[in-house]
Amino acid sequence: MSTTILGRKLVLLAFIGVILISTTPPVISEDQLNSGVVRIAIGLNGDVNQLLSQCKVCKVVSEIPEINVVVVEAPRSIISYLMKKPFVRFIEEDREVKHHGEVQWNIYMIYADEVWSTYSSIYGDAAYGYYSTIQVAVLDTGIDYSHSDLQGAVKYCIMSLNNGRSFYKGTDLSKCRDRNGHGTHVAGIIAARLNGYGVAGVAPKAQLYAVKVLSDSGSGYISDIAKGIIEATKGPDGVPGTADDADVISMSLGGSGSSTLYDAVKYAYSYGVVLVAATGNEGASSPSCPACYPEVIAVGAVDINYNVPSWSNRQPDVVAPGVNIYSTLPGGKYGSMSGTSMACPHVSGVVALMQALRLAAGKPKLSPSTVEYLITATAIDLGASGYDYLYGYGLVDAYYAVYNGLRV
Ligand SMILES: [Ca+2]
Ligand SMILES: [Ca+2]
Ligand SMILES: [Ca+2]
Repeated sequence: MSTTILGRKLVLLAFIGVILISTTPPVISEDQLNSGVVRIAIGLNGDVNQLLSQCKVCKVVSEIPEINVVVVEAPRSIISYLMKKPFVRFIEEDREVKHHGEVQWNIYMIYADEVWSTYSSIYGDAAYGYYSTIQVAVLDTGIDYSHSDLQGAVKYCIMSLNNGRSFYKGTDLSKCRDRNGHGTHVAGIIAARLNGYGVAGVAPKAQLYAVKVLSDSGSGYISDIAKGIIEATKGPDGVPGTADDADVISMSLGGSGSSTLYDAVKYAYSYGVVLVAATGNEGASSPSCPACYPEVIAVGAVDINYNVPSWSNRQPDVVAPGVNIYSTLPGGKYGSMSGTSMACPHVSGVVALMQALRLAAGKPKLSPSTVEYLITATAIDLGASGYDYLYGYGLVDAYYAVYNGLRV
């Protein structure tokens, strides 16, 4: 049975409904979770009074009458409401661009930069996803660890290909070289360095484990992916449940369900590893696997205008930017790619920020169920009110996930 990079070829999908994990909700009130105010630019069909009559909480910051655009400040929850109004042509973020060109729209859209600016003065590098014992395992086609925008990010290599016939683990990173491009692009979305050029990832100081379970052509065996999950859980010391274990496993891959794959997922979960996966690009009514499993955070895609593309599989847990995402490519290059494969690493990066900041604040790591609860409860609600088929719980919000993660 082969599993492919999402979007490369159509894979057989298991139609397993998403079962929500029952969690013990931390004590956070709805008011706290939804207290964020956003600054948005709204393109109008009608005049501004029509907007203000239907949005009493909208505070006008500026107007550009020539192009019928108004900038307002309003609670985050208003985006979903306004998107459905006929007098609204478009809604987009109006953000201060500090690192011109390097920090792309997708990073601003999930407020990762707000985590950096809010917490770096208190917790230093943890605000950028670095803590000595926090690592993100990227299960993919490998990573171009020599890319200057991923300098020092990759700490360890696990390679399992051809049903384990080709297996390596250790610090010879060349064994995990990416000759495809997919894995390097995903790695850049998580951890490209904030160094003044190229791009910046969600957690631009995070440490990565390259776990090469997909061949250069982008496909891999279920058994290799299972092995990759287990070895990433154990980490370099070969023992699960120790400080060098991967804390997040990011899987921009999918296929049909498998008992082997699910057992590996449950193994990682039992050791406190947070699992994140792409829902798939078949336009299917439910996520492919491993995103199909309740222990895994299933991530679908949205574009820059908060719309879900037709190909993003339905019933995600949350959505993240996944259309025309600019990131690192092998050979020091950069380029844009689309897919739920690009959405998934945004959430993986957010989890790295949450856990690194927990430890920096002297608190224990959050359990996988609490992480999933916080990511879903703090997501920006889009589409139909509350959980819905297209957006799941909504757009991941790095700032509010971290903020509430430090309070539980
Ligand atoms: Ca950079
Ligand atoms: Ca270990
Ligand atoms: Ca919704």
